[in-house]
Amino acid sequence: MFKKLLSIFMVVALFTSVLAACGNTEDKAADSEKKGSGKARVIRAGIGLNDKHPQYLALLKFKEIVEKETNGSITVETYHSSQLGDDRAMMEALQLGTQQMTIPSTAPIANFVPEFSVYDIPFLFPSEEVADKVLLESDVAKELLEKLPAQGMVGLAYWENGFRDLTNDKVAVATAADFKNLKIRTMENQLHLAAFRELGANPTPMAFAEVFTAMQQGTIDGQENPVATIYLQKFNEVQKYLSTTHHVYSPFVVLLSKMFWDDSSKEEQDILVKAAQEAGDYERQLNREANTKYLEDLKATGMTVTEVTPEARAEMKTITDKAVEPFVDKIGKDTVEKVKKAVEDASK
Ligand code: KDG
Repeated sequence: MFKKLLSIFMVVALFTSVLAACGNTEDKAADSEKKGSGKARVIRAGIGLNDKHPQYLALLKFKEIVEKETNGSITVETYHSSQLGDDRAMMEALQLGTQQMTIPSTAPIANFVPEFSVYDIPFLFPSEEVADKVLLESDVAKELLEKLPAQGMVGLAYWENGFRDLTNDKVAVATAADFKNLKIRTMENQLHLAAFRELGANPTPMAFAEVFTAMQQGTIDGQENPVATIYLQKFNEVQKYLSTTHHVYSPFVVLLSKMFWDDSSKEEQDILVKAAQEAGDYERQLNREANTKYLEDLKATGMTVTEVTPEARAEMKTITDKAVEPFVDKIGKDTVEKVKKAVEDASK
């Protein structure tokens, strides 16, 4: 009798443990279902800069974190050098859901959310430290990101393109007067164009991928970008002169398609934001090291580097301030005032 009871007990215990195991499997499946509908979803991430730039290295860091933290329920495919198109095309693809991520400068974003042009105000940020405090800590910087979902995009984090410097093939630019008649490519942004016109240059908007060839063929005299971009995109091969104008500090924004965001669980959304922020800290560190190192390397390649004096920069600011006034209403007076106050507070 005892043996019979023992065997019944063992069968019941075995059955219970099998049920529990199934239950766990079902929990896992449900969890994965909750996370990302069971099958791995793919983020196709495209940028304009090449695979040597800190922006791409940080995108690889983002990929590593997301794939690890989501246990592969989200995977990231990375495309550099405008393989998926220029900034405008890639942002439109995010709106359509045919691409899931891109990381443009804020300047082209202003064509979708005009308020982002506040970051195009020349000489707005006096240093990287102040830029970090405003972009990473101020309410107004967050408020600007919150305007993106209405355009079908979610801003996960600010990264750094950096202080933009002028290159050209005609003259060593040391003061505002030296800009006269220079054919300068700018990003596709009305405030950038207006600022260079005010300085006496002859600016033309152009997608980033076309810039090298345009300089090589002489259809433009120059362009303006941070040193890391100038070096890593080999602009020094077709440009004689670099001037450390530092005329605009360009943030990047990590943009995610809102369609992908809405299909993600809360847990995945938190992972995506945290990964973008962590990769952003890494990108700023790499970018600053690169901007310092590559300035020396550009000198070593024979580029004539003109260190623009604070006095010359102040004169350039006085001139470009006149270009800003007509844009204040378009950006929003409130946004301009809030950002300027944040810069002032961060500079104390
Ligand atoms: O996709 C590259 C652009 O967003 C930007 O990073 C490069 O600053 C740039 C420019 O001049 O277009």
